[in-house]
Amino acid sequence: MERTFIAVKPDGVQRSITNKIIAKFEEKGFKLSGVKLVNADLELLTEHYYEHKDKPFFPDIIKFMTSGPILAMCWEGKDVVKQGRKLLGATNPLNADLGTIRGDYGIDMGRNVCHGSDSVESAERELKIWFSEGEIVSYKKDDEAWLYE
Ligand code: DGI
Repeated sequence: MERTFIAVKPDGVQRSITNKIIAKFEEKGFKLSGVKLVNADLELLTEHYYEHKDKPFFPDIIKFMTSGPILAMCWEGKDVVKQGRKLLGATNPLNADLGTIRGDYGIDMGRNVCHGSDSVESAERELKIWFSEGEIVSYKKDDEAWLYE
């Protein structure tokens, strides 16, 4: 099954809405296979956001993402990367549809509540950055016969 990396950023943790993000993925039918709170450091975040390293807003991302713990998660399921991005909504909450996480809970681009991998390759890369092997758990859930044809 496909896996993706989903994170509730420090704003989402501080605003006590981690449960809302978890609920969206659970209710959709995806399986949680890894979860932990992380105080991310500069090294981890520079690796995670390497494609933005030279952008003017990079220092702001680092300041924000080191301002408090992040809820790091691995979710599994069919097409979970694409479906996960749909659950999150557009990067800028202004453009995110209502009903999505960013559309419902975000206002500013720099406080957009959550992160989700944008491709299967990114997901594999990001999961390796945030989790060590034993932290992602394989198990069977009994609802799978009701979710997949
Ligand atoms: O994958 P996404 O999080 O949807 O978007 P991304 O990888 O393009 O950007 C990563 C994060 O960086 C995004 O969630 C918010 C921030 N960001 C992206 N573009 C800008 C930005 N922040 C500011 N202030 N200005 C930007 O143009």
